[in-house]
Amino acid sequence: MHKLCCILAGLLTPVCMIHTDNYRVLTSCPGLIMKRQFIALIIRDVTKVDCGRTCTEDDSCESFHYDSTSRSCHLNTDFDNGHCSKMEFNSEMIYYFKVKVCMNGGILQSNSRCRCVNGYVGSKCQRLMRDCKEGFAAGFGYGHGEYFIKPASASTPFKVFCRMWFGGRTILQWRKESFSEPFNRSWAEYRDGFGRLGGDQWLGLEKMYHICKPGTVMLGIEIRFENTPNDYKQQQYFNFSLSNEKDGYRMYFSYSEGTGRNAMGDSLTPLKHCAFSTYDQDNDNSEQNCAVRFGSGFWFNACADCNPNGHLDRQKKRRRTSDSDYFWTYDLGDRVPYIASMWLG
Ligand SMILES: [Ca+2]
Repeated sequence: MHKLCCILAGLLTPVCMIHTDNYRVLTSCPGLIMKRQFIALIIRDVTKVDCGRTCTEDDSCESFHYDSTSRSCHLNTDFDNGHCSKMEFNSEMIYYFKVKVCMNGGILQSNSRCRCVNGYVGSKCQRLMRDCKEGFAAGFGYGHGEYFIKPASASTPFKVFCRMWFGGRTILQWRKESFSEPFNRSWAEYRDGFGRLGGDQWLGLEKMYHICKPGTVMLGIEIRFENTPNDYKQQQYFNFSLSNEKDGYRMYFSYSEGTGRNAMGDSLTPLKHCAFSTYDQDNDNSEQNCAVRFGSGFWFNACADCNPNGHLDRQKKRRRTSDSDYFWTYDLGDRVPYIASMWLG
């Protein structure tokens, strides 16, 4: 039996035996209960054990009061852990607050909330974040780095590189170490991902498919001509999603938007609804093999006005010389970038 159950021996022991949550009496605020505005539900004629069990089973219940004379139970939406500031006098009822058990290495803070670590989220750190955006929103101060995530539809967690700024970004593609990673790859490699997390990489279409499944994900693309902070171009594609592998990971999105005066231009709209192609799997709408012609894997129609997975060679004069170079016709013309990336946010 958990040691906290001993503190409440005879009162809530059966709850402790059934659930992982426990309750404590707040000795620093004697004779006080939560103010009226925090009471969500009043249940009459129940036992203390049933009152505690009901609070345990309801994730929004933070504490409860019990009056053993009238057998009434108040379930509260908030709790007070010792300041007594949210409380008022009541001589009939006794106040109990939930002692949360933080899971997966989470740390119970003095405000009785869990501070999660290692990419876990939720009131008890009970699950992994679904993408980097959710980890950023959880507000634990997660920094840039590798994290395990688990999108709702994915059967197992997988590792991604998160850029924890601007709302949290799950890196899909990174081209920053010249020559280090060839991007003319097979279907299996584009499906499963290649490269090194945090370096030149392609996350993989299957992982992307799961991350994008909610339909509310934004695909961002950015290039730099020089490695300086303000010299960048950026474009965003909203409500981005993919169909499954059997359907060729067709690309869908609702609309495109550039980032103010740094707008990159839209070269993807002509490829909307197109399937992904690689040199060994021709799903394009051309008589030729676009992936072979472009020397990359991408969503091709007949073929495309861009080639973000094309050859990126910084030693050249940075002007496009062939279809297999990195290019983005609208609106970079034939300028070849220095660094490029794509992410899901
Ligand atoms: Ca073809």
